[in-house]
Amino acid sequence: MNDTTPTLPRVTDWRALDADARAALLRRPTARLAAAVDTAVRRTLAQVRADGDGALRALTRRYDHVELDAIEVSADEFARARTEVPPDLVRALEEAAARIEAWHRAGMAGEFEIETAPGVRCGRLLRGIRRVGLYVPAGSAPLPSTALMLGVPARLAGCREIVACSPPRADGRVDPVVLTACAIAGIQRVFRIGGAQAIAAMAYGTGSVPACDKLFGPGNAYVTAAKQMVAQETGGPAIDMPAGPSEVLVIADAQANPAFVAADLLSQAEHGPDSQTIAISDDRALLERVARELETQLATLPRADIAAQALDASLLLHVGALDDAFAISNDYAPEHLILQLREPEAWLDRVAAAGSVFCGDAAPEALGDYCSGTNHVLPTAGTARALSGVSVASFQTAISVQHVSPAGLAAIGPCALRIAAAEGLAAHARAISIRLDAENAR
Ligand code: HSO
Ligand code: ZN
Repeated sequence: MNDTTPTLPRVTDWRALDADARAALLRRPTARLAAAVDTAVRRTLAQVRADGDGALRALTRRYDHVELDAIEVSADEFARARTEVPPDLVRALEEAAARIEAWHRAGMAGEFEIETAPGVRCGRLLRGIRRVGLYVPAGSAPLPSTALMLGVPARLAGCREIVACSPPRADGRVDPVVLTACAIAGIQRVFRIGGAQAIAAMAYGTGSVPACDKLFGPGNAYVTAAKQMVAQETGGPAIDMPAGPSEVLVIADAQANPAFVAADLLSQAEHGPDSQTIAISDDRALLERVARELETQLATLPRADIAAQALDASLLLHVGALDDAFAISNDYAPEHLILQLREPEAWLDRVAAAGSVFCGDAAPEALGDYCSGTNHVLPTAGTARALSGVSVASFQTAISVQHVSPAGLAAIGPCALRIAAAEGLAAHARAISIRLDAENAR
């Protein structure tokens, strides 16, 4: 072992820290490669915009070392993929999709109409965004669950065209489990492209890939940078949210099971070296046991390398009271918040900012990642202070609509006229008075 070997976290006494030290401890690491990533992504975007499919082939050759034949996955390949997935896995994906559908359906917004004055009816229409583009990562681990988390709400929203991009494997095919999950979720077309070039393709459109109105999904630093850049371009697509490295914060009391706490931290840590993992407790002995458990469990993980790097930045915070744990959590606004407390529901009122909350010792984040029903595409990097996870509403627009009768015009016209006069907008006033006059002349 050399001196760059990551170290396992030790317990930190929160009360012993001043405000600056506390803030420094909870600060998310800023993307180190930012400048290099930016330059590469800008070049990729320009190349795809200029050369379309030709650029996709060249970039896939360079980054994935794959000679792309057809960019789009054929119906045959979809069908073949399904036969290659073990039947019990197909059933698990279908079971997960059903619960994801049930939860998302229950949370759907409705259309409505009310009378705001006699003769004035105002309502709201909902429309699925016409073309949505989903990114399904498949770098170090293909994530079929992400295809379900994006495809199911897109279908419920009524999106007319649902397309996805996922990087090809070394043999040029998209992971068959990802394809099967896409089919179960209702994703109609899949393209074998990854990275920033996938985002560029769905933003600008190429010969093969349609230009989309909104792009969704997690991805590496390149994908995330590309999403942010295309969204800023005039006429560019909207995006779901800036999805940074994954995070979990566990609040545990003295009776919590240290092995469960450690397992939850490790499940997040194995996502990537930059995953953020924090445990907070009012019981120092519990945290000491969590530290030992981390070491024991880490040794048995196939992705121990990655997890160990993430644990290097992990925090075990000892606080004076659980109230302080909630104060820290609300400031930090974690993507996932796990409450390993005796009466977790009694504490829910204290939660002011978090992407998704897991209540009790039996509720690991991993259940929400796959199949409890909630969405796993959630706000990271503190954006949970103001943003929510992906839902059906993320795939819809709300259109307001008003119906006005002559009586309605007479009822509210004077109100509008008074405000138009105050704003000095005479044409606004005339658009109303011209109608009132016509009515009066009848
Ligand atoms: N924990 C990830 C989602 C995921 N986990 C997918 C496993 N597969 C989001 O933070
Ligand atoms: Zn996960």
